[in-house]
Amino acid sequence: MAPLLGYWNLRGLGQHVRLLLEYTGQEYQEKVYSIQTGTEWASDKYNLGLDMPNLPYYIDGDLKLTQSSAIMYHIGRKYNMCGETEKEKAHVDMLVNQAIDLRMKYIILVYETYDTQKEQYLKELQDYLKLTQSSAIMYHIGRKYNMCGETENEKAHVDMLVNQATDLRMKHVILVYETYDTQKEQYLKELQDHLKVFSDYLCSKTWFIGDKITVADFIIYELLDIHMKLDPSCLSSFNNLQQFHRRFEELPAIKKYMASPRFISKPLNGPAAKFDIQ
Ligand SMILES: N[C@@H](CCC(=O)N[C@@H](CS)C(=O)NCC(=O)O)C(=O)O
Repeated sequence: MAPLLGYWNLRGLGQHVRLLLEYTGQEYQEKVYSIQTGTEWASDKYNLGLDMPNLPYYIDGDLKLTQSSAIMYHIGRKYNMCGETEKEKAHVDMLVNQAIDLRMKYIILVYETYDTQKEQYLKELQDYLKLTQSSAIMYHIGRKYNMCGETENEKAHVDMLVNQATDLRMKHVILVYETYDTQKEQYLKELQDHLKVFSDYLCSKTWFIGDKITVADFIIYELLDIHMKLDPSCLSSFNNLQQFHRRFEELPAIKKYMASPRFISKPLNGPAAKFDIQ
């Protein structure tokens, strides 16, 4: 059966997936949800067997993916469109993440600050050319040490986890730099739902993908740790995440690094943040 792409009846994060599918000639079916009613998605959301229920989703046989970048890479790998050499792959990652950053700023502009910030946004847009990107660096190192998943299924799941973690980190950034004074309680309440997704996914596995550690575990460990600093009891309902956190810190190389003077334990954030540890 042809893969199924599900998304709203608008462009949003579904559009680049649609364009890639059309370009590659990959046969696919589309499930278009009405954002005006939202009812059909509400009834499908938790009934499609998605590990991290969201839109867009892409169901390709037994692979059920969300996170638009994970979907792009999955299709891209199939058609050899993620770069050929390691240098090309790293640059594809960097560009994709650069574009995601800019899209996030664009979303904040069009949904929140359009009336007051449009001119400033258009000015900063001109400078948006710094070529770094932490995920690209993680994947580059990860590929070198075979830590990005072995099978296509594992690779796609690593991508999905990394992007799921990036979504939560983005919410965390907005909290600590912007809304901390008024939204902390609400954030901590919603955090439980986000953590449950990771906890259910991890289940009783050692690492998120299975027995072998991948780059996703590093990103998720750090994300959990900064949330434990924000709310020391946030993992109390998630025994497996607590064990994961401990297991990671017990890795001999990590333990050694954390005990060394090279380890930076604080501050967590930049000087403009409204929250940090003493
Ligand atoms: N980082 C995710 C973001 C996904 C997302 O925010 N999806 C929005 C539409 S663009 C949505 O409405 N999701 C459905 C839901 O949250 O139930 C991705 O790249 O796929």
